[in-house]
Amino acid sequence: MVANILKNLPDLPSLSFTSTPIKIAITGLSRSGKTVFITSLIDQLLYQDKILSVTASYQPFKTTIKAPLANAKRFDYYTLIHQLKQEYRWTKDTDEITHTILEIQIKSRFALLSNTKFQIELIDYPGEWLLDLTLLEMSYTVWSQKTLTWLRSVDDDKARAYLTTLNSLTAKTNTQEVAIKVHKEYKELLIHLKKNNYSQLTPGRFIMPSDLANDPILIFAPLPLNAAKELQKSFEKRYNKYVKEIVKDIQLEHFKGFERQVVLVDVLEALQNGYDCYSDMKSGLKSMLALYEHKNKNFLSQWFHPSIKKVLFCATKADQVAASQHTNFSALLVDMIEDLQKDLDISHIETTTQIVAALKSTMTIEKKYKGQTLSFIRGILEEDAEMHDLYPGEMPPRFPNKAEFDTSKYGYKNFLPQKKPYRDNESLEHINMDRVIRKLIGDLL
Ligand SMILES: Nc1nc2c(ncn2[C@@H]2O[C@H](COP(=O)(O)OP(=O)(O)OP(=O)(O)O)[C@@H](O)[C@H]2O)c(=O)[nH]1
Ligand SMILES: [Mg+2]
Repeated sequence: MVANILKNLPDLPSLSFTSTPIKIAITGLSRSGKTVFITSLIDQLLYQDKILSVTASYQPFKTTIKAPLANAKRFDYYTLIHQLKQEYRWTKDTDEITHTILEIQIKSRFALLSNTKFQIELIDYPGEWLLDLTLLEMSYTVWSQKTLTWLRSVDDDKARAYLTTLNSLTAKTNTQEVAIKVHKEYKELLIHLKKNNYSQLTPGRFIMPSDLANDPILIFAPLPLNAAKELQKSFEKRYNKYVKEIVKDIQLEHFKGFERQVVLVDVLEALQNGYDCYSDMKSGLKSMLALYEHKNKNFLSQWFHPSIKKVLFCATKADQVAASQHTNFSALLVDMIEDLQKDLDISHIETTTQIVAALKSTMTIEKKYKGQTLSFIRGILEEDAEMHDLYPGEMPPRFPNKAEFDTSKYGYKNFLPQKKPYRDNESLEHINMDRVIRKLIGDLL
């Protein structure tokens, strides 16, 4: 009898209770939407349980927020969700690493079986610091060479000015004053390039120093091989210290043992800021993903390899385009990821893609324009805090090549969260967060 009942049971989650949370890293370049995404993910899991269990045929489950592990700083869900749901404003740039643990209890439909539960741990991280992980594999000389080669290819006056400063350094230059001047100029250049939507900016702490503001460990910058020897030596010493003490001992420690990863990509930004930004964003993502390459047999990949099983690529801010464009939007994400996969040897990792809006801030409306019916989006624009109807244009299904890249065709705007009065226990308005849950932890539910 019992055997029969067990035979007819639906697939049960492979996990019963485990005290070790499954680590999920939410990564992505700066401003790609990580903090809003995590806040929404927690909110959906807390309040969408009934809807998800009906629409996705999960067994009913209940989510509880737990304290993070010892020494980890707590992801401040309650403050962040209050900002989004009650104050209708976005969260600020992240300047520290925070964790949250969610316990998900699956209620058994059968009295004979006890409930099962598992825990997931989500990690939020300042986007700027992510690329620092690539420094672990580079000596100061290699980093300097790579950075300067890249800067020479960037069409920007400040980048050219920095290269001129380096050329003016004489072999004897080595005063603390010069070191500070060169460091400051490089730091300001990174901040300037970030404002101009470039992604490959290292070291991350130059842009987002957090507790290291004014710390002498940061006084370095890339130098050409023929620069003053003493200056080189002192910069190299600080670079090595930074890589060991900040990147390896602090930043990398948080990523140890994660099993699943979400990579958030701001595809719309890549499309509207032109070919250079698009290829720069791809290089930034490539550096992040190179850690998993099969052929990459360094200590870093050994650190990640045994544990990483799934990577979910999400194109964020899907509400910035009309719903009618979502098919092309998804195709664009796939286009970008396939391009990355071609260059990277990461076929051993299960990868999936999804377009998503962690917080849906617009609605799509149909409007007549010169006799045609077009899909507009309606929302409160960030730039003037007024409601507008905008026509964001047609999205291409593939990224144009360099010659065809015409940024004037695309003008995606930032919107503020809608002034929606949320009921108690009502989760954030979103697009496809339920699909994200299915792809990320559906096998456990
Ligand atoms: N329309 C829309 N905008 C979003 C959404 N998610 C994020 N944004 C926008 O993107 C900005 C950055 O989002 P964050 O979540 O702070 O990005 P982040 O990746 O955590 O950024 P850093 O902490 O600086 O690395 C927000 O201030 C919003 O303007 C979304 O779902 N819809
Ligand atoms: Mg953030």
